[in-house]
Amino acid sequence: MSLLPILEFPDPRLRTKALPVTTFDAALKKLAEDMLETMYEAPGIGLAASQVDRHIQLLVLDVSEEKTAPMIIVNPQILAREGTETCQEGCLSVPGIFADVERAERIRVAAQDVQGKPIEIEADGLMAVCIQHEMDHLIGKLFVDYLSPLKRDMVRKKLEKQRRHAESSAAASA
Ligand code: K1U
Ligand code: ZN
Repeated sequence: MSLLPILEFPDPRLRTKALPVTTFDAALKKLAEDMLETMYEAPGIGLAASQVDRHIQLLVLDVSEEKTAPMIIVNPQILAREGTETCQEGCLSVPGIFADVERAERIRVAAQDVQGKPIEIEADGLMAVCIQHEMDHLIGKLFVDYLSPLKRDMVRKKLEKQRRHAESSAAASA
């Protein structure tokens, strides 16, 4: 298995719309396994293929406490939404930034597993939030898009500053 580099906001590749998966082969299984390893290592509770510069409708998640419930979801479509809830979200593509986002409280999703078998998922709580966040990635949308343009610009500047700091610390210790 391999760790994959994660694209960071404001990288324009994060805005690419993912295409449906049509081939369910060993390469798809390997990508999903590499994404799970990358997500666990980050650490995170979800990861969309768009975040690792693969623009196909594939996402992985594990919202269990013990990290023992990996899920691979292909070609997800929301069939039904119920209620609303506001939850603080983070994103591995927007490191160190957290913000409240309002989403549906419960969702029913039609998708396929990594072998192409149709599946249906009923989700609430953190799993519902995470699936909606990852599905947004597949349409090129980030959680910071729910913020005002002013706040989004502050996030962009904060990340640029963090990156400059990281680069100068790396240069100083080289
Ligand atoms: O899509 C991503 O970048 C992953 C993201 C998923 C997510 C988090 C919170 C709400 C909605 C969606 C993350 O995993 S950010 C990291 C994180 O939330 C976390 C990290 C370690 C332990 C627990 C949570
Ligand atoms: Zn994210």
